[in-house]
Amino acid sequence: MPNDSASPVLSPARLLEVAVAAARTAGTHALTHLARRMDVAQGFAHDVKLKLDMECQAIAEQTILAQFPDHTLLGEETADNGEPAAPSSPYLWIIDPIDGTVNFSHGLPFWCCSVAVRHHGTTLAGAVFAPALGELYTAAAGQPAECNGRPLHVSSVPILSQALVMTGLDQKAQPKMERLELFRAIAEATQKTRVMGVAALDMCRVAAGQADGYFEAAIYTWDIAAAALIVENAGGRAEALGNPAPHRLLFLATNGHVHGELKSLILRHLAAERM
Ligand code: LIP
Repeated sequence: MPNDSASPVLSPARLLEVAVAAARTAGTHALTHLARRMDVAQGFAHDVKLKLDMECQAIAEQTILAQFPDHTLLGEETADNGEPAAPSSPYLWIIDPIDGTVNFSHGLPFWCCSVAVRHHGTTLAGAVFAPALGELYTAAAGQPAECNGRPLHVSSVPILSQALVMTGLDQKAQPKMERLELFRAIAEATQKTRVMGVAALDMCRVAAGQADGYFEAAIYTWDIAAAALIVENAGGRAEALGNPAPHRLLFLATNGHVHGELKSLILRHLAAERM
């Protein structure tokens, strides 16, 4: 068990300050080095790991550890995808240095750096910085969600047939066909369904009232950790519907109004798949 009896509980505002600094320094590094966006560390059929992914993660980690040297870190580039290790500190920082890596590598502006911090499993602060869009989304426990300092509110769209839902089609999720069937079911039930390729920003769009829901069947913890708090503090709902593999989640975030309808559609579909 982590021993925090001696350390005081840090304020969410202080933690947010450091989350913002980490997301900003890492994101700014990626933007500054955009010319190296195609320097590949490891290539896959439908995904890529960039050298800049590693560099940005190291920068975010250094920013956090400079303030809190004994806190635990979980980052996309260093997680082993095995069972999550028991944290050595009650504070766990969760980092996605470049979410939307494939977008970034093609020169699309839809990518971001996401940093969240949890204390004994409760998210206290989160920052999502999209440098190429000039957008910084933030939330801390007990404080409103904001974009560039302006308060965010989810939409009032009441029913799924009027909703715009963001989703992702991760090619690594198996079996692929079932993902496409679920995509078809969501697309038929909504006004529009969009695949932007950057989960953290998809969820920030829900927080901003520009989208009404977000769902993905196998998303990583680091993609959603900060944005889930941002959605909740903007008045929406964020919920893990399952945990199919270590660090992977079936994840739903909505404006709250369409939550039940979208959740039942997804669960119905998944139940039918298993029959
Ligand atoms: C990606 C996401 C994308 C999702 C993929 C992937 P990465 O993150 O944000 O929207 O569909 O599953 O996880 O790999 O670019 O950080």
